[in-house]
Amino acid sequence: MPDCPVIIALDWDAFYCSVEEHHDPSLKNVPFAVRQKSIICTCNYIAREKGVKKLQRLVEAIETCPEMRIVNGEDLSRYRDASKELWQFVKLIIWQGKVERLGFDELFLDVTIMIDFNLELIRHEGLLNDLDALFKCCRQSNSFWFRLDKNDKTKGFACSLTTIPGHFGTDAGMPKHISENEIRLILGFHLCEYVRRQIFDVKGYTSSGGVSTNKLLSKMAGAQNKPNQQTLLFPQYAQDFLDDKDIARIPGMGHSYKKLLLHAMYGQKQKKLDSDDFKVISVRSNITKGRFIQVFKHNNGHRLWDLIHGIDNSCVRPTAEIPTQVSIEDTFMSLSSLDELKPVLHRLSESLLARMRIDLKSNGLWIGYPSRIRLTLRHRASDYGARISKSEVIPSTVFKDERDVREVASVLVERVVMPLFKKLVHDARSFDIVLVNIAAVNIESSPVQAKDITLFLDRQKRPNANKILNQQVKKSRVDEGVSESSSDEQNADWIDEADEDNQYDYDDCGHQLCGLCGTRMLTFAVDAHMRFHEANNE
Ligand code: TTP
Ligand code: MG
Repeated sequence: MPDCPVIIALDWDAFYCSVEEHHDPSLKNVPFAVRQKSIICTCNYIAREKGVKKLQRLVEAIETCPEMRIVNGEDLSRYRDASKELWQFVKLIIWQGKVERLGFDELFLDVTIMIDFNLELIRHEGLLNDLDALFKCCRQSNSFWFRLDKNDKTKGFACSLTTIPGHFGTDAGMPKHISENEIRLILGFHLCEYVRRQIFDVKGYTSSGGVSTNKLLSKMAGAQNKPNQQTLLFPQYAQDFLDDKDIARIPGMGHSYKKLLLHAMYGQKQKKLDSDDFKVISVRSNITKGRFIQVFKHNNGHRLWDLIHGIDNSCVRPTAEIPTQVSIEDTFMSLSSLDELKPVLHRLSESLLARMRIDLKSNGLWIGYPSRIRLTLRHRASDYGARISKSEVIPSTVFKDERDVREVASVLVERVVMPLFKKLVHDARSFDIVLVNIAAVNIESSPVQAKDITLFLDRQKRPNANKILNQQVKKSRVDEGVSESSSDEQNADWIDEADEDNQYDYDDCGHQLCGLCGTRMLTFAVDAHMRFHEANNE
């Protein structure tokens, strides 16, 4: 059997609440919730014990627990900063920084090379010669020093190879026959515990962890026991583990795909279904692979079919220090006049600039330099989800920190955003816009790009700059024109969510609108939010 990858998934417990507790320690040990508009986006575990639920309406939550304190969580800066700090802390422990961020509160760690190295050490100690015998020996005698540094023997932690510091994913517990792959996962489980303990000891955050052989299984294992616990899932039990889960819990499936699938499987009989019919096992036994794939378009069918069988070949893609783009988006019932539109463009530009100063600066210095500003619109009349975009070179004034954000925003709107709008909407007297997104794109780590932009803006004086500009224009054509997008498509490939986050796409308050109830939320939270609707329907 080939060596298996070892993947750790971490999810911070009641994340926004933990961040708020750090800010205001008086919140510790009392029930409290974080509010965004009229919903509770999360609540601490004390409030959960009293019956309050994540994504509950504020009014209902207060009825459930009148003594509960409420904190406004509409400014996401604190959560974003804490999330970045925790990610950077974990990256210092994990070799080659193989840590991927999914949203604000989840991480995937590919620890395979750390495990390989340590397994070799175990081999040298002769402990792998008779694994079954090893497990029959006295536990204390199997103490092993897990090395966290190849060059420094003193950096590491002690663990017992036959001890499981947490839960098993299924009732089957330990496999009967122990091979090197089981030892690899046990080592990974010890490392998971070490990382979680470090995060708690140094940063004061608790988390839930999952360990298995791919991202899907680790993530789902991690969700099995919360808060402040961890779960180990051996791949031979993965199908049993998944079969018992509601199909909508498979990342990327979500509420709308589940509906599609159930319709294809049971047609009009759906009303008589019970919760067993929604389980993965039921889907696997009641629909053929061909029919399943037919239900989903855009190749998602193949991927989802693999996922419900525990197969996930996607790699842990270390999240870049600098996002590939920063964008701000908002949706509207209708924007149909310039009087309505202009304040929106100003507000979004201002938010974008503020966001850029957080995400693209470190220790007061710019670390990311976008070279273009892109405007994206969706017309009411367009097909569902169709967006149109155009981009233009960014004005150098954007990088002048001494200038007030409002002032810079006005320059941006006047010089770039309004002209882009006029290019996109040919008749400025007649339009009906339902979505506006302004993005800083083509972000590079080198300030060379920014110099090029300055050259461009002064190109009358410095004609050589046109050559550089032409190269930039060719490159940026890629992000121009019509791009198709719908919430289902965004949901379809859950791994792509990490990219979305890496692009730091936010609406004005960091929210996206739920099509069912109109609640605003972060893009990465849509899936969990849909599960909330799901739970209420059942
Ligand atoms: P979650 O990980 O779903 O929730 P949580 O960390 O608060 O709680 P748990 O212990 O169950 O993991 O989401 C992470 C954060 O994202 C959460 O603290 C608040 C925010 N969020 C929203 O803003 N809107 C949403 O719809 C959801 C589900 C979460
Ligand atoms: Mg969480």
